[in-house]
Amino acid sequence: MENNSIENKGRALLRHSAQQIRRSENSKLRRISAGTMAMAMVAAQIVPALATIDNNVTASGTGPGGIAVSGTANASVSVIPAAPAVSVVKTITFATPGGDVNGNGKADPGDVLNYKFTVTNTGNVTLKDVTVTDANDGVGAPVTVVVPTAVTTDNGTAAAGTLGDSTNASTTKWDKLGPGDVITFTGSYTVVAGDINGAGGGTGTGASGNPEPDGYLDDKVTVGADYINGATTTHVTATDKKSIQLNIAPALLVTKVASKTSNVVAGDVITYTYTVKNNGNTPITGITLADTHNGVAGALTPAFQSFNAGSTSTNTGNTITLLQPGDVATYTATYTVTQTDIDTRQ
Ligand SMILES: [Ca+2]
Ligand SMILES: [Ca+2]
Ligand SMILES: [Ca+2]
Repeated sequence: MENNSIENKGRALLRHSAQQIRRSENSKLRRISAGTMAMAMVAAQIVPALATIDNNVTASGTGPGGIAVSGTANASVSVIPAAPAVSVVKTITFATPGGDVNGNGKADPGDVLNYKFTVTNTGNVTLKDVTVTDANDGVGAPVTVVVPTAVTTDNGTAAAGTLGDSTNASTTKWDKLGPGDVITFTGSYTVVAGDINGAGGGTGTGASGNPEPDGYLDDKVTVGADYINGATTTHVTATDKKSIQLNIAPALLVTKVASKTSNVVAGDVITYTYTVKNNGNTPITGITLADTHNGVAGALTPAFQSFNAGSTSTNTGNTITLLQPGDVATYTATYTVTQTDIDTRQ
């Protein structure tokens, strides 16, 4: 009996504890649920507030016996959704005067190219920290982008923007650009011999994304800017590519002089002297000389002798492995006149 009584008391105690736990959990759930609903209500109030202009009006007065009376009303106006956007247009011109040194309309060493990067805020919100970077596939000094000191077009129409909303105090970026407003960054590049010699690029793809070398000095500009709304920053970018043709003009000028030009007889030895000049504006590689004549077939083999003084050109045997622009290579060959030549060349 005593044991049963203890068991019954134990069971009753367990039931009581379980009920207390359930009550406690239900209470917690009710509190959590209420808190979640409160948060949802706050969120529901905040979200539209980010995209609206809210006006609250209150009318207040005094009724009979000094009773204060008032009424309120709200008018909520939604604003257009933010659409940050930017564009850039690049132009390349020869510097004036004298940027196109030889006036051929193509890029030669020493020519100076002027770049213009016209940046427009094409969105409907003010942009911050407008930066322009430029990359070309030239091997000369990189383009330095110059930040403008004044806005190019500050439109002031009610629909498109406000006068004076584009401002800047930096030399590395443009601080603030209003919707519809335009600013113009600039830069320049001086063409070097390496651009011609490399035919406007190395291997793979250059700044333009074109296969290289392609005979063009390709250039790509990138503009970046931020739209900042509270703690949220949206970065927008745009690019433009332009190219200018390089003046790549390889040319060889060959001369040949015979030591004796008339009344030769059998046994005379004629010495031929050849010159090969790089008459173009690019290095030329792998030059070989072949001379044919109507005397004894294969009897003439031009042999390399020398380059001009100061040359940096190179050869391997009778092959010119590299002939620099303006350089001259000299060859000679000898031919002994035969009786057959006299008999048949009348
Ligand atoms: Ca030129
Ligand atoms: Ca403006
Ligand atoms: Ca190129």
